[in-house]
Amino acid sequence: MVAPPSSLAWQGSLFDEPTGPDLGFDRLVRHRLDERSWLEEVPRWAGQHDQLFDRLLAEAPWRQRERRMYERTVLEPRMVAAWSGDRLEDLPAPLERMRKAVSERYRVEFDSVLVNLYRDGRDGVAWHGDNNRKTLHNPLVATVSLGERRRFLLRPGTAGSPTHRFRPGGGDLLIMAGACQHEWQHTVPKEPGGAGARMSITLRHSREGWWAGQYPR
Ligand SMILES: O=C(O)CCC(=O)C(=O)O
Repeated sequence: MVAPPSSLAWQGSLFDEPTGPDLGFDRLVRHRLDERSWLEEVPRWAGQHDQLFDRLLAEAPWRQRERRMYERTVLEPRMVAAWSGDRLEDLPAPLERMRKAVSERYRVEFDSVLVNLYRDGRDGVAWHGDNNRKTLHNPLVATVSLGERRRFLLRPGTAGSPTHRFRPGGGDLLIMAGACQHEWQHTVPKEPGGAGARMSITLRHSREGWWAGQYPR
């Protein structure tokens, strides 16, 4: 385990305060990407997101992962903390409530939780589709954003410019759905001009959803 900096700067906003019941779906908006893929957004889904940011920063089991790039080993430009399998028992209570809420709504058990920490604008994640696309048909990926708003971009296929742009933060929930992981890619680009710290709480499932074998509406 590696400790991240004990405090990180990010600029919150009065408008980020939650206005409705915590973890509800009344404000859900669906963004259609194409006939097979879509993204659902619930603005200000998680309340007390700033306290949660501080708590996770202090207490989560942060790791600095490495990856092979050609002949070199490089550090991933972000830190991560993950809970799955037996370790789910140790999931902090606010994350467990999120896991239950999305599992109930989407009728599939979200059984792994990975939090990304983007310390500043030098951290990001490159264009990719999530690995669970290799083992699951149309996996859902839920993401709750805390801290600084950063760009979250989507593009069809594996090349070209983004066609859909979001800037989640303030406890917003995004759910990538349908064929999104198979046929689209997403990224949180680095921001060389500088950016405050951001966390994304990502929730995934490892078993097929009830919609396996068909495209849900
Ligand atoms: O931070 C985000 O919003 C995206 C994270 C992501 O793409 C991933 O964990 O695979």
